[in-house]
Amino acid sequence: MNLIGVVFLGLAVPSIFVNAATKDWWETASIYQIYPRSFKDSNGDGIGDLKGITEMLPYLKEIGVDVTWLSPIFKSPMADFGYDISDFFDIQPEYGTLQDFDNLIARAKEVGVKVLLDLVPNHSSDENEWFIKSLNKEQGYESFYVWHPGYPDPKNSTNRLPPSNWISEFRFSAWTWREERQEFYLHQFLYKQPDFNYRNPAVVQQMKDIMTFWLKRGIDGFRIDAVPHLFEVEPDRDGVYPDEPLSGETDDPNSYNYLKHIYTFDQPETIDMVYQWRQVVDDFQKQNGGDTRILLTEAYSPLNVLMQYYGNATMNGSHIPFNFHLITELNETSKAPDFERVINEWMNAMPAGRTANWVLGNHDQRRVASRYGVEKIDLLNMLLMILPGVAVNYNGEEIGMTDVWISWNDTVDPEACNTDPEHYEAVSRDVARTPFQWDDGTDAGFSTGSHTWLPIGLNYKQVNVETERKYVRSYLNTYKRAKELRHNTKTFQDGDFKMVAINENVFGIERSLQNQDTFVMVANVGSRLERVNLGSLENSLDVMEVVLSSDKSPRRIGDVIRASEFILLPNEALYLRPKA
Ligand SMILES: *[C@@H]1O[C@H](CO)[C@@H](O)[C@H](O)[C@H]1NC(C)=O
Ligand SMILES: *[C@@H]1O[C@H](CO)[C@@H](O)[C@H](O)[C@H]1NC(C)=O
Ligand SMILES: *[C@@H]1O[C@H](CO)[C@@H](O)[C@H](O)[C@H]1NC(C)=O
Ligand SMILES: *[C@@H]1O[C@H](CO)[C@@H](O)[C@H](O)[C@H]1NC(C)=O
Ligand SMILES: *[C@@H]1O[C@H](CO)[C@@H](O)[C@H](O)[C@H]1NC(C)=O
Ligand SMILES: CC(=O)N[C@H]1CO[C@H](CO)[C@@H](O)[C@@H]1O
Ligand SMILES: [Ca+2]
Ligand SMILES: [Ca+2]
Repeated sequence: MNLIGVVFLGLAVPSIFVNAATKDWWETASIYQIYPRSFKDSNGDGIGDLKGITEMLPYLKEIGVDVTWLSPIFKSPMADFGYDISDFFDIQPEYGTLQDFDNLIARAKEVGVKVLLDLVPNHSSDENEWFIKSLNKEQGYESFYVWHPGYPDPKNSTNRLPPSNWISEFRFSAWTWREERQEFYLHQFLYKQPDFNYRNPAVVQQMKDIMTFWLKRGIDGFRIDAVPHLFEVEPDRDGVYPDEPLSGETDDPNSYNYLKHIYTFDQPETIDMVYQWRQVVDDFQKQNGGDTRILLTEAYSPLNVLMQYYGNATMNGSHIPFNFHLITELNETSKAPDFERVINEWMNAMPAGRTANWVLGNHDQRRVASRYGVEKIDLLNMLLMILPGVAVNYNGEEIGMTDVWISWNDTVDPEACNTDPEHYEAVSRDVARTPFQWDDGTDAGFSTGSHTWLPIGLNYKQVNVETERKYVRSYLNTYKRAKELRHNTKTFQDGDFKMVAINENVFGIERSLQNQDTFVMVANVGSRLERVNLGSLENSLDVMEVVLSSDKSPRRIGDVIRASEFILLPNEALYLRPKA
C-alpha cells in the first residue's frame, strides 16, 4: 500500500466514525401521528382511547415507527376535539385515566416506540379553572388571558363594540363579551378557546410546569400546536389594539381570510418562546438522563420564519419545525419541476447542521391519497422515506386511507359546524379523521360498538391492515419495505442528497455515501409514458437493479434496467441501486 492510500484511509475512518457518533436518534426518525379518538376503541363506546392505542403499539413497531405523537388526550369539553383543554394535568375520561397513560408509556418502552404529547399552549378551554378564576379576577389570574373592555356602541347604548376587528380562525369576531367581568376576551380559535396572555410571566411559567409534569411521566417530547398564534401585538399606550388591514381575498367579513393577520400571527416574541421551551426539554434531559427529548412545532409560516424556529447562533429552538410544503405547495397537478423546487427550497434554506423534516398529512388536512389521488399513494410514501431527515406520517397513510364523505348531519368539526350545509364541505376536517381501518369486520375492527363517533370509510373491506398484510404489493407492504430500507441502510440515513427534474413529469433523487451503495428514486408524476435517461444523476451506473416498485409498476424487485434508457408508466416509482 502506498503512502497516499494510507493517508486516505487514515482520514476516512475517523470521519465515518464521527458521522455515526453525531447523529442523534431523532435525526432520521419516522414519526407517526395518532389521532386518539379514531385509532382504536377498547370498550365499544365508538370512541378511540388510550387502552386501544396501548394494544396496537406492536403495530407501530411492525411498520417501523420510531416515535408517535398523540393528538391531545387531556381533559376537555371537546368543543374542538381536545384542542380546548380544561385540565392540562389530567386525561379526558373518554380516553382513560392517568393510570392508563402510565401503562401506555410503560408498554411503549417495552415495544421500543417513543411517545410525544401534543402541547396546546395558545389557549385553554373556557371551562378551565384558570379561565374561571380570570373571569372572576381572582388574585394571580387577572391577566392570565387577554381581556379588554371594548368601546361603547354609539348606535346602541346597551351594546359594546369589540376592542379590534380581529377575526377567529373559525370565523366571526375573535373577541367575546363576558357580562361577569364586563370585558371581552380574545380567542384566536373558538369562543370556547380563550387565548392565554403570553405577556404574563406566570402564564409562561405555567406552560413550562405542564411540560415538566408530562416529561416526568416518561414522554420523549412534545408536538406544539398553533405556535404562530401565541402572541398578539401589544396595545398602544392608550390600551388600543390596532385593527388588521383587509386582505382583499374575500368579501365575507366573517371569514378568517378577510384580514391580513399582521398583529395576531408570527409576532417576533414567538421565536424566543420556542427557544425557552427547548431549554425546558434540554434541562430535563441534563437532570434526568436518557435519550434526547424533542420538540416539534406546528406553524404554517413563511420559510424565513420557519428557519428561525430551528434556533440561532446562541440558542437552539425546535428540533423539528414542521415542514408542511408537501401538503401546501404540492398536489395532484404538480409537475416534476414543482417537486424539485419545493423540496430543494427547504434543503437550501436550512441553516447548517439542522435536520430536514417532511410532513405528508395531518388531522387538519385532507388525506394525502385524496390530495394527490390514490394512484400516487405508493409514490408519495416512497418519496417520504428516501428524503433526508425526519419523515412524518398521519395514521392511515400507510394503508392508503382516503377522505370519507360526511353528511351535514354527521358533521362534528367545529370549523365546519360554524358554516352551513352549503359550505361545510370546503372546510370540514372530519373527512380525514374517520376511524382507522384495521380489518374487514364490524366497524373495520376499530370498535365493537353499534355507533362510531364518525362513520367508517366505505372502502374498509379492501383498505385495511389485515387485508393489506396478505398482499405483497399492497400499500402497507410497500410502505414497510421502504421503511426497512430507510432504517437498515446507511445511505438512506447519512447519504448526500440530490434531486433533479429529469423532465416535466419525471423526477430523480439520488442518495449517495462513500463506500456504500448509491440509491436512486425515480418517479413519473405525469399521465403518460415517459422515456427516461438518468444521466443527470452523477453516480448512477448504467445497469441498475429494482429495489422497490410502486403498485403502478410492472417491474418486480430484482428486475434490471438500463439507466440510460428505460420507460416509466404514469405514477410508476422505483427505488434503484447499481447492479452488483
Ligand atoms: C342593543 O344591544 C343589545 C346587546 O348587544 C342587544 O341585545 C339589542 O338587541 C340591541 N338593540 C338594538 C336596537 O339593536
Ligand atoms: C438568538 O435568539 C435570542 C432569543 O431570541 C436572542 O436573545 C439572541 O440575541 C439571538 N442571537 C443571535 C446571535 O441572533
Ligand atoms: C444545540 O444543540 C446541539 C445538539 O444537542 C448542541 O451540540 C449545540 O451545542 C447546541 N447549541 C447551542 C447554541 O446551545
Ligand atoms: C397545486 O400545486 C401547484 C404547484 O405545485 C400549484 O401551482 C397549484 O396552484 C396547486 N393547486 C392547488 C389546487 O392547490
Ligand atoms: C338530518 O337530521 C334531521 C333532523 O334530525 C332529519 O330531519 C334529516 O332527515 C336528516 N338528514 C339526513 C340527510 O340524514
Ligand atoms: C392548523 C391548526 O390550526 N391546527 C390546530 C391549531 O389549533 C387549533 C385550535 O387548538 C386546532 O383546532 C387545530 O387543529
Ligand atoms: Ca372507547
Ligand atoms: Ca395567542
